[in-house]
Amino acid sequence: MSSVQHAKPGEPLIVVSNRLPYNLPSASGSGTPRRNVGGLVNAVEPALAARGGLWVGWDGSVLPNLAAVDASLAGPRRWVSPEGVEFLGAPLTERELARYYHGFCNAALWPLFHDFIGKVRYLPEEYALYERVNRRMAEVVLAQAGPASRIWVHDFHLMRVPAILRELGFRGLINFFLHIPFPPGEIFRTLPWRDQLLSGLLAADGVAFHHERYRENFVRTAQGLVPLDVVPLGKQIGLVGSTGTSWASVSPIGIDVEDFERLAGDPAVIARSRRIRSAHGERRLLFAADRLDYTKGIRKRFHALERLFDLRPDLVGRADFVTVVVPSRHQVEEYRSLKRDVDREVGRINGERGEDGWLPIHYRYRALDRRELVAHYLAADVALVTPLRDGMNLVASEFVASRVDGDGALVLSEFAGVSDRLPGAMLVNPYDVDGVAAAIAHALDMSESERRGRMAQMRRRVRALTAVSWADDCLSSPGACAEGAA
Ligand code: ADQ
Repeated sequence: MSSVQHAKPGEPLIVVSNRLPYNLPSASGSGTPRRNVGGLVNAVEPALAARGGLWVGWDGSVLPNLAAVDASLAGPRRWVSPEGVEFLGAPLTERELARYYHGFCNAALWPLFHDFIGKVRYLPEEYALYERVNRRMAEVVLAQAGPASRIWVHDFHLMRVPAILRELGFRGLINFFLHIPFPPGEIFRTLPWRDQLLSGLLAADGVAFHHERYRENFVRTAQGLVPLDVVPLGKQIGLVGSTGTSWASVSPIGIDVEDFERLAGDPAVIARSRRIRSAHGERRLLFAADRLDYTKGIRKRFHALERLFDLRPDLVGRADFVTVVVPSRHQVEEYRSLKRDVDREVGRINGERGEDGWLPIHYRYRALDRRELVAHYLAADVALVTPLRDGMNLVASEFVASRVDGDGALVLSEFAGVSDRLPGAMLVNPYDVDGVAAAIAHALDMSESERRGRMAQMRRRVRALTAVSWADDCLSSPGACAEGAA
């Protein structure tokens, strides 16, 4: 792919992820960038804005064939955000979008890494396109890199990129961060291309995870499949193989706490949160926000709500559940079918349980902008974050960061990576519908002093870990280790 422009050689930090945080305007420059919703973009963008650097990724454009992709890469789309982050866009072909992104990424790796082995689909053609897109991204990055550059690769879409960068001759530092869980070895080993993905990751100097459990799974899996020595050093674990050492570390992600606190103190946002509250009258307010995904436990949560009204008839007509679901991956049949199920369940529960002037579930199927999201966080009595499995989960931390008033309760799944960071939350097993119902009831019944005590505990933890400190931690790791080892 010799046609890639060498516009900024020597850029010190280059981030690469499947998706840019914005769908960039067309090559002719018309239109404005449209922001994408998701955990990765919400955390990486403030970190990069603080450090400076270039972000390479798919810009949302889909072209008919490879010739069109090559032509587009001759003058790749660049854009600088108001926060000063520079973006460089790469396109996908229609086939790649279908088979690499919706196929291998979303229908094989996503369920596999979240332990939903029954949903996994392995197709060789989809893996071939995964390899091809990883190579393109590596080439686009390399064209921007100088010898002093550090390349920070993000997430399961691009696990081959570190190895391809090495193959193409890049000798600088490569960091990799996995935003989702790393599954137990016996699950990962079902993947026909397990060796390729492992060697992809082991080519990075640093491989970081949200949680100790994910790192443990990774280290054990690598040990079982590749000849290597495992060398713990400080907080890191060195995996020493024939081609070098890769340092595995744990760096839980943080959020842009300042921004959530600032919005939560903004008079217009506070006024909006009061309007939300008054729209629900005297009723207690339960709130959830998720991407539409079977890992997020949306349907199980509805069942817990039904159970709550069975166990506590006094809450019938006295509690409203507002659930805001962002459309996601609607090209994948699994997700379209989930959407139909969610719609049906909301209709059924409201039909069966509603009474004069009251419906238990207020369902919105759209993205909220951040001001609106914070207004809802502020208005809620209880936030329900009950994924069946989640690498970390940012919604829980965002809710806590927004509660500058020190009030509000959080019901949180023990299967979210963030669960052991939030000791003041009511931890639940999301599969235990009765247990979740009981936790919601407890959260609603809690005295103000207990609520405030728990929230204060959580706020201390959330404020101690920001998006910027997370990036500093990730990027200091392999270098620090190399020095320590020397
Ligand atoms: P996601 O699976 O996208 O992230 P999560 O961490 O919860 O999950 O982030 C979702 C983001 O979307 C949050 O920042 C939230 O504010 C936003 N969001 C959710 N519902 C919304 C709505 N209705 N309107 C607008 N915005 C909404 C992946 C992993 C996670 C990991 C992150 C970061 O799956 O486990 O925490 O990456 O590493």
